[in-house]
Amino acid sequence: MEQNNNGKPQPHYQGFDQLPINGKWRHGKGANVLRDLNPYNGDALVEIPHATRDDMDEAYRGAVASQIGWAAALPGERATVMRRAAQVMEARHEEIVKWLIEEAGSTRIKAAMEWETVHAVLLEAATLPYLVEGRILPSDIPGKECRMYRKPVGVVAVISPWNWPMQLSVRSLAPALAVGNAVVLKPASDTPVTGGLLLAKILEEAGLPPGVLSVIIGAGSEIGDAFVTHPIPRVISFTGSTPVGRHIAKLAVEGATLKRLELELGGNNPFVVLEDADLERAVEAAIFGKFLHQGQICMSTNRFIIEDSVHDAFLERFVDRVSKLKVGDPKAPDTMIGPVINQAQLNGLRRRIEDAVSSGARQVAGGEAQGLVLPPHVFADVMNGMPLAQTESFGPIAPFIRAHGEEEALRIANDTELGLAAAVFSSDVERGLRFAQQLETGMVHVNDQSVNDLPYNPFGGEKNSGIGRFNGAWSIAAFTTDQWVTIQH
Ligand code: TAP
Repeated sequence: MEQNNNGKPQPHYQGFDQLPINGKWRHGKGANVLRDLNPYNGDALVEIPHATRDDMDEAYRGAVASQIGWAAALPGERATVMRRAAQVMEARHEEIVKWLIEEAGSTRIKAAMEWETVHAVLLEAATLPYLVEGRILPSDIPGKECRMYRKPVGVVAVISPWNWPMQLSVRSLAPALAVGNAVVLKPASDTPVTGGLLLAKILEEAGLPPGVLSVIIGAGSEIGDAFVTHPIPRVISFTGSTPVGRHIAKLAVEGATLKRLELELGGNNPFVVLEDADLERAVEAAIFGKFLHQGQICMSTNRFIIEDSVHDAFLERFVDRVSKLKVGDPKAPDTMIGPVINQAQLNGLRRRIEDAVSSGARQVAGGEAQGLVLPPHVFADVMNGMPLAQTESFGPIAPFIRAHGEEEALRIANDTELGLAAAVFSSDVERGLRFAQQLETGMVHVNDQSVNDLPYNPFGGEKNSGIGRFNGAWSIAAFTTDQWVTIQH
């Protein structure tokens, strides 16, 4: 942050009540105003007039107009913008972390991690313009030369959630931009700044040409359908819940123009401890994978499936660690559990807790919420059919399921409609690996937590957790299209 005349730190970026639409920052023309609140103390951070459908239309038209020049820019020019954006992130580190804490309810630990992941995505994006390759293809016809050109799709629509807002927006828009597309972004209404406006400021400062990135703020329930069915975007990149993802998928094929879809949806991620696991190590990973960001991460562990012979020892150690976690003010450096994002989320978690108790689960840790801060809850004797085991909690609730043998652990782990991430612990790496390969999830981590994401590695889910993969080569495929061109000599 910069200093004012009194030597006090003051933010570099201002004007978050305005939206970047077609190259200009201005107010949305909607009648409704979004009040952006700090979930820990309820402070109003900024009031943002909603965008209208006309605003959205202008954003999409501006994207079409500006994309042509942006796609024609040299790979090195697009790479430079991405690299500079990473440098801007470095220069504004403190300000960005502050926004992530205040707007998203991130603990300082999570905010620092999110800054790192956004920075890494931008650096990865700076390499992508050089990795967009075409091909010369075989031909059986004399004199016919076959080529495949890889081109940007044109305009990409990005819709992102509130939980890891900056990262989940940038993970779509940075690669999409890097390979020559324009983007119109709709961040979640709980995180309009970290999910959208702050990124737009950073990319503008890094030299992104006007109009190539527009941001639309408004309620998904009001403008979401029009945003998805608008004739201009060719790809819809959506990260969020499975029900909304399904809804968007229907719209994307039923509207006037067919859209390609990238869907990153919910998870019901198992953490499996086999009888030969290093329990000390497993407990540390379990605590982090369950409670980072209050459990509000798509990859958060949702179910602990523990082999019978080590179940009680693991549970005892886990509960002991839980009792030592710092809960409360997300700004404090060692807080592990801060506020959940809003009252509706807290109400949903309370209902899950009541339901778990009434369906016979044994509560071994818990407590009353203070404001939106819900202390960690641990339930033992959870049966696989209970809602706590079958559906995503997205909060600091840890259900324990006892498994009688490895085979049963595998069956329970796969007994869900979701298939995003998983973790398995065994001291025998080959055994862990065999188990991992039988899991119906897009990502599995042997002897590590379920929360993992690395540039150039495929990120995504199976089953109802989504369609498509992110990062590196997979992001290039997601945001480009292949054109077959033949020349008859
Ligand atoms: P959602 O309620 O699905 O919201 C996600 C985004 O969709 C928000 O921007 C929301 O806007 C928008 N939206 C809502 N209705 C829409 C509609 N009809 N058309 C278009 N957009 C619409 O999810 P959430 O509560 O923010 O996030 C939590 C969920 O996301 C969890 O299930 C979690 O697992 C999942 N998630 C998945 C991943 C990955 S990578 N797989 C990562 C993070 C989160 P408003 O905010 O304005 O309603």
